[in-house]
Amino acid sequence: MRVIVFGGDGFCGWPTALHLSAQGHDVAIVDSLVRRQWDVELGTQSLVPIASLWERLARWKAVAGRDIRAYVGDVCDAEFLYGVLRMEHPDAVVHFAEQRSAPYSMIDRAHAVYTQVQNVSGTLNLLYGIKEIVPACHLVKLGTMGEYGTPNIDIEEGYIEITHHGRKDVLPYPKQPGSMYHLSKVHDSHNIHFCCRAWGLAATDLNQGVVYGVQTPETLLDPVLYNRFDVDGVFGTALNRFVVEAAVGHDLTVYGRGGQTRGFIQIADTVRCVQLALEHPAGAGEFRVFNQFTEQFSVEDLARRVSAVAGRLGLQARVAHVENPRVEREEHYYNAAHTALVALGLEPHLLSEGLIEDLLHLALRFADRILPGTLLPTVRWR
Ligand code: NAD
Ligand code: USQ
Repeated sequence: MRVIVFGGDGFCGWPTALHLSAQGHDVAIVDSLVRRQWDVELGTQSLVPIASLWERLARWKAVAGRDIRAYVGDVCDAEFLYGVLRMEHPDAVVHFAEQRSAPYSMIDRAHAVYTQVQNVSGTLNLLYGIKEIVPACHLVKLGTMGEYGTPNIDIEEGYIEITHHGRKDVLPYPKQPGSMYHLSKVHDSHNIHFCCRAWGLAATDLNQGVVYGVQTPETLLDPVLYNRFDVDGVFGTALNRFVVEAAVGHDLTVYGRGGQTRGFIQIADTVRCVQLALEHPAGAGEFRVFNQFTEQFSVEDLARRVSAVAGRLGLQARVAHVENPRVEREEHYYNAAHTALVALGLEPHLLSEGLIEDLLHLALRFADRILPGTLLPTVRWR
């Protein structure tokens, strides 16, 4: 299958591009490299040093004997995007290319506007490009579990059957996103759903939970292929941050009471989920929604697990409750369905002590790259 991975230089996109290539798909990457620029803006860096996109691709060719083509440009630049679609004529596209940090989107007005304008207009360009150039192309779009928020009822996969005043319908599941970033994903979902209904496009929205872990079998083949590892208070995410904090003797930063519960998934499962969605495409006019996570945890529970494994390695890792910079429920009901990808063949890799230990060793190896002052959260929701 000819696949374009938009955002293929990023944390999820790079290992996905390698995995799809290793599985025999003909892969091209599109990326503006803006994620590397945000590190410059924030004074942060990936804990694991990462090679340039061109070095990565040359090494993949040397190691795996397979070509991945790359185009550097912004999906918000319609002329560039249309040119790539005409050149590549993909059977499917995977769209990761968005500003994905909730804290970044909450820095101030400018960052909120930037996040929503970039994310929504990039996806709109892609939808129009597919309609006009490759109407049979399957769009696999990365959404987020955070679109649903934390309702006091079970969360379904995209849709819910509702009976109202004696009448019944299956409708999109209600959305209560918790940041300007998460809101941008809801806007995307509505736009994609409309284009499937109006134009007959085929799309899969992968509502992914928080991703943890760093490497996959392909990125581990050579240090030049290593994946990025975000640990700072803006782009770092819960479990990965706790591991790094434990490795360097920093208190584990549980925000508030720590009962915030989310769906989590290993990066090695992310790439398999995308493969499954691609190899079992949505039909024309269909807007499919899969909840892409394998287990749910509270942040307190995760911090305690990391602390316990770190303790066995002789590391001091105290679970601290720091003031919550966000506006979110800290104790709540959470039970989200996640059966669609398993039905397609996903065999989940669950969180293990061994994986936490591997991550701790990786963090220890690069601990001297942690920039002072970047671990604590700095962005407040109000
Ligand atoms: P990332 O920032 O590491 O990667 C995104 C990549 O897209 C970067 O390489 C960036 O340069 C590129 N990009 C961003 N905007 C672009 C644009 N307008 N044009 C071209 N390229 C652009 O993020 P990630 O963690 O890999 O996340 C990828 C996707 O998965 C995002 O859409 C995110 O919302 C979703 N997601 C991520 C997680 C997670 O825990 N990381 C969880 C759920 C969903
Ligand atoms: N949290 C802590 N301590 C930390 C970091 C986070 O307690 O040091 C808490 C947050 O308050 C929140 C939860 O952990 O309750 C998750 O936060 P996060 O930073 O790990 O993840 P989030 O901001 O939700 O965003 C990440 C990705 C985003 C993706 C989302 C999936 O950055 O792209 O969409 O996970 S989900 O959470 O399911 O919406």
